[in-house]
Amino acid sequence: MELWYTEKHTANVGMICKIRGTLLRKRSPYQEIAVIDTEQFGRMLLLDGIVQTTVADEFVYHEMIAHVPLNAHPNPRKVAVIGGGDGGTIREIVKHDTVEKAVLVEIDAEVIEASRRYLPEISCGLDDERVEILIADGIEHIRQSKNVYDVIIIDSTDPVGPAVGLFAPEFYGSVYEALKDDGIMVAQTESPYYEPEQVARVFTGVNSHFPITKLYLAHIPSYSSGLWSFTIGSKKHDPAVINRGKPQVCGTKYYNADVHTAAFALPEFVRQLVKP
Ligand code: AG3
Repeated sequence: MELWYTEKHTANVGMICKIRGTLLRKRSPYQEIAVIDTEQFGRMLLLDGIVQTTVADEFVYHEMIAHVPLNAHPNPRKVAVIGGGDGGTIREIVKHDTVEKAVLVEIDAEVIEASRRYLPEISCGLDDERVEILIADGIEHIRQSKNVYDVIIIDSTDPVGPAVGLFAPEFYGSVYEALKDDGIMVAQTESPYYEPEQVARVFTGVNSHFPITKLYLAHIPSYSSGLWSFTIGSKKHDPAVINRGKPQVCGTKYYNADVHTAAFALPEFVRQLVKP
């Protein structure tokens, strides 16, 4: 008997993956958490039935959400991740020697537990001594932080349920205040192909607070449409330019200096979405 997992990307299209089995399926106070083992992507973390990360292609997302802002900043020392309980973003952040402290603010402790247990290759960075884990509401944490962080990374789920507030323009105002005066923020902002209005709305929201706002793209096979966007807001440094004065991280599988620059080149239909 064959077992298949289906994720609907719209009402009319989706992705199906043949599975070897289900390792975890439970409800937390916030969402349904599942880890399934797929033939194509290996272990996959699902939250409310949506793919968050897979062992096979997680490197694209985690390298691109972390190294682009961290390499655009000349000296990132204190970094916050909002969401990101699987630990993949933290694993990439702690590869930067300049980083003295990385604070993970995850609302759902059970996501961290699931990742530690079933996705050790993704969660391994959580044990780095520079990492502080707060089980808390990221919106509150950011609201209470003023002039604290060099880089803030918003590694959220889709803009439904617990993550809605992380896509609101007011939140980006709090992020601006939480950053130091040359700080940089980045947020995962969905597929420009299936969610064009969402991409445009977030861009406008970030742009209403940050003097420099840019969008960049990466190809993530397990996410809807494969074409994924990240919105970056910067107070001072051009995020598309790598700061070559700082030591570069080696051993990446997707990110490199050429990809950093190229990721900001937008196909015309995407460029139209974020036109001033
Ligand atoms: N956070 C982004 C998940 C978005 C996935 N959306 C989707 N497949 N429709 C991922 C967490 C990884 N650290």
